[in-house]
Amino acid sequence: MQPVTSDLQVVVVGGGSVGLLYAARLALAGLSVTVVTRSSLQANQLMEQGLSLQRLDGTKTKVMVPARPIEAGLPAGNLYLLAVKQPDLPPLLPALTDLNPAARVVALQNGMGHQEMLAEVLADAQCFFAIHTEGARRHSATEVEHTGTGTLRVGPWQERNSRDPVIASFVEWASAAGITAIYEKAIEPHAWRKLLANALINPLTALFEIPNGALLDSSHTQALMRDLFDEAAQVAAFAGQKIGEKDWQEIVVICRSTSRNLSSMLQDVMKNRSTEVQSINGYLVELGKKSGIPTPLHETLLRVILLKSGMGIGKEG
Ligand code: KPL
Repeated sequence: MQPVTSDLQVVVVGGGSVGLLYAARLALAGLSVTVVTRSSLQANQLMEQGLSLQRLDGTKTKVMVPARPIEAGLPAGNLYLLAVKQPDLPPLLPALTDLNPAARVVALQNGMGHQEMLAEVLADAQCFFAIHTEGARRHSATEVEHTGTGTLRVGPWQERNSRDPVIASFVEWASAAGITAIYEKAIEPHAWRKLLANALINPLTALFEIPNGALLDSSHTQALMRDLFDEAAQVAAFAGQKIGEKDWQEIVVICRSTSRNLSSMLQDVMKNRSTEVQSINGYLVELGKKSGIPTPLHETLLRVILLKSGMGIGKEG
């Protein structure tokens, strides 16, 4: 059922797998959605061909969505869903300073660090964060496949008493689109758990070039994941997050429910794009150094992925 309020105008910033997945599902539910892409080529293709979604059951559907390149500036809207990777966030920040103060921004990045970046350009009341475990694969500039169901959690970084009406409406629309969406009081604890999932699944799948589910096929990869989990859980404890057995089980569930999915890091490595490894494993390594907790496995994976994605020797940036 569609929510009663229909005055929500969503701008999805990012034409990658996650941006296209949310744009297609929200637009198909009847919501006004505009996609902002990095290239004018992709914006033109979306305008001409529409956006095609392959559902989990294999059926395909197409929806027309307005699209424009970021160089044309951000269009008017009241909810901006930032579906770009951490490394692509800094160039977007100046455009966010011009947003209407009533507009809300929902940041969908993996890893840590984006909350500080956004706090520099937006008022606290405008900043929201989302953590999701949906799987998506982009097949072309206009085609996306939904490869695994998960949960979308949206809320402020730290606990806020009042519920924001724009965010509440977005959560209702996401539910109407068939997404398990939850308005959380605080995202930080969920961001930590997602950080751990990404710190295990993403670099290992990128290193071995396997889909998420294949990590569970071998006792060696399972043992590696467990060791990485134990290292990360100690760093998380330093940051005040109690990570336990339930969280380990949750990571196993994510691997299973997105078993056919190629992690975002593997997709980046395959396309020779920069990865989010610095804001995922790199974040854990840095915090480990500050707190005196050794993180040799995360440090090794960080180096391996940087080398593999062409950012290694002589090219650090
Ligand atoms: O968040 C993901 C990612 O690929 O970045 C998971 C949940 C691991 C799905 O692949």
